[in-house]
Amino acid sequence: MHTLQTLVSLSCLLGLSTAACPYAHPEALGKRQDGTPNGQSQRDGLLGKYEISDGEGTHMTSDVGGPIEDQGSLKAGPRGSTLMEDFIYRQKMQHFDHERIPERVVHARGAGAHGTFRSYGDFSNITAASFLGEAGKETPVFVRFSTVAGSKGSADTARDVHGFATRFYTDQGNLDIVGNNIPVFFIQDAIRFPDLIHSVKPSPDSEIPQAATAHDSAWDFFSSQPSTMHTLFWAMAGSGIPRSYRHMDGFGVHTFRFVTDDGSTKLIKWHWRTKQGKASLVWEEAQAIAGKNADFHRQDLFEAIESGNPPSWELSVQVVDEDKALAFGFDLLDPTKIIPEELAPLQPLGLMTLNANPANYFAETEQISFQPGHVVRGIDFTEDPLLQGRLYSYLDTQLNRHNGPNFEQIPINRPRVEIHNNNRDGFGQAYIHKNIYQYTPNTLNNGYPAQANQTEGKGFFTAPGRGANGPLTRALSPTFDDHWSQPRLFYNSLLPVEQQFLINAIRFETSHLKSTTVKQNALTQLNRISNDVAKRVADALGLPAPAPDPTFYHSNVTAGISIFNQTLPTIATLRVGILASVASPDSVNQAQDLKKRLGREKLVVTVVGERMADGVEQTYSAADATGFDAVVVAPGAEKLFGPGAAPSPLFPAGRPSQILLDGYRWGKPVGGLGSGAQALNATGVPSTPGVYADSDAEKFVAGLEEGLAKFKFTDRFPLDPEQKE
Ligand code: HDE
Repeated sequence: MHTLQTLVSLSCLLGLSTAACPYAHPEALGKRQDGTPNGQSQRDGLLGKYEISDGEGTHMTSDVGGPIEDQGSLKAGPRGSTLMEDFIYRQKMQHFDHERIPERVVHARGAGAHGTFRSYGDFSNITAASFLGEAGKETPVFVRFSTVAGSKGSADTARDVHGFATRFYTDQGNLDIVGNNIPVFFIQDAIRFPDLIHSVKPSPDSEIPQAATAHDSAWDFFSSQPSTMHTLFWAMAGSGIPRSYRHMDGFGVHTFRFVTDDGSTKLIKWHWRTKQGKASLVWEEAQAIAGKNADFHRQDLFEAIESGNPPSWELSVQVVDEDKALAFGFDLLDPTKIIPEELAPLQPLGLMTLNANPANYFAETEQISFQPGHVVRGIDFTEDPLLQGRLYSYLDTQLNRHNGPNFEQIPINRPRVEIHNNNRDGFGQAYIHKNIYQYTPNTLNNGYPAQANQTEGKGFFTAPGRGANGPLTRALSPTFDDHWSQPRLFYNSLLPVEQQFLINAIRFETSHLKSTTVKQNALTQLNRISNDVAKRVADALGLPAPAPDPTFYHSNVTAGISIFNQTLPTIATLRVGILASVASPDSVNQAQDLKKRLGREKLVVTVVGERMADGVEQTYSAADATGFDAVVVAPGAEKLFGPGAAPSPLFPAGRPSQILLDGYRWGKPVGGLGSGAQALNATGVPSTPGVYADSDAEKFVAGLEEGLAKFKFTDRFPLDPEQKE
C-alpha cells in the first residue's frame, strides 16, 4: 500500500499523472486563514497537483519513500563514531547542504502572489494575443515585486527602483512583462548593465553598503553616464520609497510591438495602474522601517491578501503608429524616455487582481524564472538595444540559478498548455517523453509535432514588417543623445514639496560621497537639468553654485508624475494605532469602540497598551509609528504623554509620546479622541491639517478617514527659502 502511494505521489510530483493526486488535500489548504477562497482555489488548480500535504496521519519517509526515524544518527554504540552506512543521515544532511540556489544577481529581494487577469474586451484589432481576445476572459498570473540592489535578506524599504514582474499563464503559452515601478531605465545599451550594477552594489573590499546608492562608486557611474539621470530622478522621488508594493504602478519600460493576425503592427508601452492609489513613505520613515521591520513590504502584501483585500491593477497600453517612432522629439527605442500621456493616452485593456499567496516561498516566488523573451503570438520586440540585450541575459541567468536547462518544467514555470518539441534530457528532466522520433522533419511520427506558424496552429510569428540592415557599429543612435530634457520634465511635474524631497534625497546621497571629483561631476549633470537643483545641492555640500547651463532648460509639465497630489481611492487595509492605557479604567474599552467604528472601512486597527490585557493587542514596548498610517490617542491614555508622564519599566522612556510625534513628523494623520486630545498639547503636536481632536467619536472617525485618504500632510515638511510654491 505504501509503495503504491509513493508511486502515485512521485508521478504527481512530476506532473505525469492526470489522476487526482493525494497531495492536494483540500482540507489541508482549508486550514489557511486566507479568506479568499476563489483565488486560492485557482492557485490550487494550477499548482495543487504538485503539493505535498502537511503530512497529518503519515509517518516520515526517506526521499525514496521508506518510513524512517531521523532524530539520531547511526553510531557504533551511544558514544561511538557515526557509521558510513547511515544513509538516513547522509540524505538529510546532503539535502540541507544544497538547499540554497544562487540569489538573483539583481532583484534578489522580493515577494510574489498569484492572481487573475480579466480582459475588458476583444482587442484583436490591435493584437492577436489570445488573453486579450474576449471581454471577461480570465488568465492566471503570478507577480513578483522586488528591489534591485539589495541582497535576498536586505530591507524592503531601501530607496531603490522596484521590480514589477508579471507572468501570464495564457492559453497560448507564458507571457512575461518583466517591468519596474519606474517607466524608464538608467542605461540605453545592455552591454553597460554589468557596469551599472557593479557601481551600485556594495564595495568589493568591505561589502558595504548594503542596498544603497549613497556611495562614491554609484554616483561616479551616474555622473559619468548621464543617461542615468532620468531614472535617478524618479528613484530619488516618491517611487524610490513606496508605501507598499500595492501602492505603486508598473511599467514595461521598453517599447514593444503589438501584432495583429494579419501582421500589421503598432508600437506600444505597457502600464500597470494601481487601483489602491499611489502612495509613498517619507525618507526618515523608510529608514526607521528598515531597522524595525525589514519585511515591511512583503508582510503588507501577504496580509492584504490573507485578509481578503486582494490588490488590483489596471493594464493599459500607449499605442503609437510605427512611423511615429521619432515623431515626438525623442526615440521610442530609447528606454530612458517616457511618452508623455498628452502625446499618447493610456488605453485600458484589463484588470489584474492578486488574490492568493504562495504556499511555499521557495517553490513559487524564489523559483519563478521571468524572461522578457517569454512572449506570445501577437506581441513582438523592438530594436531597443536594452531590450535586445535582456533577451539573452534572463535565459542565461536561469541556467546559473537552476543548474541546467529544465527550469521551465518547475511547477511555477510550467505553462498551462501541453509542451511538444524535441528538447530532451539534461539535469533534472521531469518529463517522460514518449515520442521516440525526437527530430524534425520526420515521417515515422507522421511529421508530428507539426510546425505551427501564423496560419497553422496559431503559432508565434515575428512581425512580418520587421527588417534590419545597416553598417555594423557599437555606437548608439544620435536620437538617444538628450539625457536632460526628460528629467527636467519630471522635476517640473512634481509638487513643490516633492521637489524639495527630491533635492533632500540627492543631498542625503551626495553628502555620503568622499570624492570631490564625483560631487563636482554630479553637480555638472544636475545643472544641465536645473540650475536651481544644482545650486541647492551644492549649498548643502558646501561647494560653489555652478552658473546656469541652460541648453535643456524648459518649463513643460506632464501628467501622472506626482504621487502626493492624489487622494487614495480606498483606505481599506491602511493601519491605525490606537494608543490606550490599561491604568485608566475605560481607556481600552473606548479604544475598542473606536476600533469597531474604524473597522467599517476595513482599516487594520491595533490597540496599544502598557501591557497585554483584555482588549490590548500590542504593548508600547513593541509598538512604534512605523507600524501605523495614522496614530490616535484614546481617552484616558493622555497621562502617558509629554515630559510630565511617569516613566514605566514596561516600555522605553517616552515611547507613547515618540509614537505620536513620529507619526506627526512623518506626515501621518494623528489625533486624540475626547480627553486623549490632551496628549497632542502635552507632546507639542500643533493643531494643523491632519491633526484631529474631537469628543464626538463619529466626527473624529470621519476626519481621520479623510486624513487617511489624503495619506500624507506635506505642509509639515519645511521648504528651502528658494523653493517655489
Ligand atoms: Fe533585469 N534582470 N536586467 N531589468 N529585471 C534580472 O534576471 C538585466 C532591466 C527586472 O522578479 C535578472 O531572473 C539586464 C530593465 C526585474 O524574478 C537578470 C538588463 C527592467 C527583474 C537581469 C536589465 C528590468 C529582473 C536577475 C539591461 C525593467 C526581477 C535575475 C539590459 C523593464 C524578476 C533574473 C523577478 C531580473 C538582467 C534591465 C526588470 C540578471 C542585462 C530595463 C523586475 O537576468
